[in-house]
Amino acid sequence: MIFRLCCLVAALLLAGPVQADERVAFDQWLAELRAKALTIGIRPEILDAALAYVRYDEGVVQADRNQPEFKQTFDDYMRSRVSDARIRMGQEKIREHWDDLQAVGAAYGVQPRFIAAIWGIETNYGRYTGGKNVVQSLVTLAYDPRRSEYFRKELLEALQILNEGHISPEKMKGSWAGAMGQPQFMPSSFRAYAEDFNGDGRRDIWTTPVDVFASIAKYLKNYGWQDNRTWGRRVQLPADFDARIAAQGLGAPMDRCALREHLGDLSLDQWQALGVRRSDGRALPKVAINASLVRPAGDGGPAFLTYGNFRAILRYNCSNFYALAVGHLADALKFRGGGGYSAQ
Ligand SMILES: [Ca+2]
Repeated sequence: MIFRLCCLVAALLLAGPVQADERVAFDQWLAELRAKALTIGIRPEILDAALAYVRYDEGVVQADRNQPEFKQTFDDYMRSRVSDARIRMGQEKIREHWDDLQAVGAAYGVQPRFIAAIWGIETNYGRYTGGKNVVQSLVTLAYDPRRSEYFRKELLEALQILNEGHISPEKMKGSWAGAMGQPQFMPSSFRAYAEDFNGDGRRDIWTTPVDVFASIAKYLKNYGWQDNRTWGRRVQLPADFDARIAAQGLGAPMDRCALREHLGDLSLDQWQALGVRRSDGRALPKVAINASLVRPAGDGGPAFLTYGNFRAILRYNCSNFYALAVGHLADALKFRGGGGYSAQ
């Protein structure tokens, strides 16, 4: 008992000064950040409003540290992301917003079903945008040493967005990592791609659907979207496919994130010659485009030929699972009555 009391007293003595030092260090850091923000033209009243009540948010750091190692299987991922409920809701949302989606689609050259699919996968059509104060999350991640340089840049971009008056600090909500609003843009993506399509002077990706649609479309278009093409398709491979691929010496098309898991960058004619067919066994389309092959569940699992638009989706989130979910949801939204993802 005496030992435990001693420990308790020692812990109390230690905790006080350490926490106080931490607070001083954080306050100094914040003061320095504020000085930097002033030098790039952010108005003092914006900084007063945005930074007055920010604190170091331990929950954000925990979330950053504890990103799941466990990876869902491809089938589980697709079933959860491209569920019947999400398809039904997407069809309703497309009906509800058809005029806006069509106007944006025509202006940017992106089919409305792909805009809706990204909207649906990112935030369930704007329903789950994350309730975190973006400035507080970014302040925390910029102060935390793990990726401080990246998040400090994003924080300064976020302050610029506030300075331009697109949103007020208390309404600037997003994920714990600072991804904002219905399309989940990081502040740097907002600055580059967010659009004010309804012309009210604010690029509002939080509450104005047509601005959300235009922002997603501009992002995809910037990365080479072509609206006379789709994302790719599921294919059948011949039994001796891997031997044929080895003989060709085909490797990954690019050394960039998810493309490292793709094979080849060949024309559809060349894939046809390698024995690849549509999933129903018919010949591949006679279209002069290149495609790379991805098998997200590994050898023996489902195979997909993916086109240039797939790479634009990967720019949004560099994960083959993600891009395949967007592609399948877009297909389901096009072919009304099409069900959710099926492993068959
Ligand atoms: Ca607007």
